[in-house]
Amino acid sequence: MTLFEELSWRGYVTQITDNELPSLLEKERFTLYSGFDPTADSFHIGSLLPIMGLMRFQRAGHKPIALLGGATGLIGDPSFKAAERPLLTKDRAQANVAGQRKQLERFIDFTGPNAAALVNNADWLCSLTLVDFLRDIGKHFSVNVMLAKDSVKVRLNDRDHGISFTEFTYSLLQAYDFLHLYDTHGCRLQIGGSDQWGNIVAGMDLTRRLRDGASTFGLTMPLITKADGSKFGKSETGNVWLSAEYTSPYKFYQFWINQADAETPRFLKLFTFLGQEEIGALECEVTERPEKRSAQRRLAEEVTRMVHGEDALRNAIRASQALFGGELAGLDDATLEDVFSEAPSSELPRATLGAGRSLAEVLVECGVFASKGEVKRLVQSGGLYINNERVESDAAPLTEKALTTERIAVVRKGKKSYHVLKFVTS
Ligand code: 383
Repeated sequence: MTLFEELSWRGYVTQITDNELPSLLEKERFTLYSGFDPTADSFHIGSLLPIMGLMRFQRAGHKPIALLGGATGLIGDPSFKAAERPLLTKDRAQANVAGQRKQLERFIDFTGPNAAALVNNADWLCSLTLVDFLRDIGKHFSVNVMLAKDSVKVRLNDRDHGISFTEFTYSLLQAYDFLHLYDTHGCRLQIGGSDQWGNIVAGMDLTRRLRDGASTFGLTMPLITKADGSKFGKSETGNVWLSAEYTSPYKFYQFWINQADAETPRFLKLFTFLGQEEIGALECEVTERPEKRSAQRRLAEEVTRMVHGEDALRNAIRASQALFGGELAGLDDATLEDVFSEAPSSELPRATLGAGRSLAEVLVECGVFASKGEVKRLVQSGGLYINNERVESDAAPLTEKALTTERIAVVRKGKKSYHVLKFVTS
């Protein structure tokens, strides 16, 4: 398969600006770029597609540039946005650029013969001067054409959510970036989500006008939506972030493993580097043995490994098994709290441990059971577990040994009913 055939098969291509592009990609080495505005200090999985797009081009021998919008982030891209956005402070934008830069470094290879580059458009846009910009760049943009773009249509038709001059000029800045990267890096291709079509074409037009008819290209990727119409990339608790601080590797893994059968083959193509054969086999599994969820498991493994690394993946798998009676030893406080975040919990003074109190007493005291008799009966029938290990005696005194982490013991009644005990020092 050629690179373009592979991208098409994977579902990476919405539109290209020129039908020559697929064959040129086989004949020539392209420098290409994709841009990201620093609206937060971490990416979420919406940005994963263009990031992986850059990786795929790089693996095929082309040279990617990741552009961080240190300047454009101060303006705000209005494309297909229903309302004007509040301005980011300059400090915030700078801090966000630093956070995103660190993440990009994990995905894209900055060494080797087709080493990637990482640039920040603040480095050239912030020093432009207004009158020169209006004369040299603005003169090549027709307001009539800009007003006709789909990407700003909602904002023009709605007086209550109009568009400021600030946001309206956004596409000139992105266009100037393409020109600048053409000049400084020989960059001839820009990729982005389908919402970026207008901005990409604006940059191609500007480069053609100012650089003697130079041809540049654009490729847009789909904006991912779910089959049921709900937004992709949101879990019950909000956005799915690439930062482990915002979305724990366990939650991240869960997001992927919970995908519906109908979505999974498509997501395997988009979000993993697995080949056609392997994805084909997993696709068969989905239809023939859906109850095994092997395709979802593979998807979750591949994406979690890519984003968080092997150790975090192993921890996430173990954490996921904890809810199904798996061993808890080795998981830490934060992971356990995360895994059992939906189970009821009680806080107890640390001094409770080793004070000679029996397990039954303590469990009654914090309301997990109504009476000691109830605890005794459950223990006798073999249905009480601490840290997923069967409790043999309800009368034995509770000691530090009950803890599976620094401060947590997990009580399980029967198959699936959990209660978390947190022993705190005040
Ligand atoms: C800035 C300067 C450039 C080229 C691009 C940009 C950013 C671009 C933008 N992109 C979105 C963003 O940053 O706003 N104007 O939030 C999103 N991207 C990618 C992809 C996407 C787009 O980061 O479709 C989704 O993730 O292109 O909405 O010179």
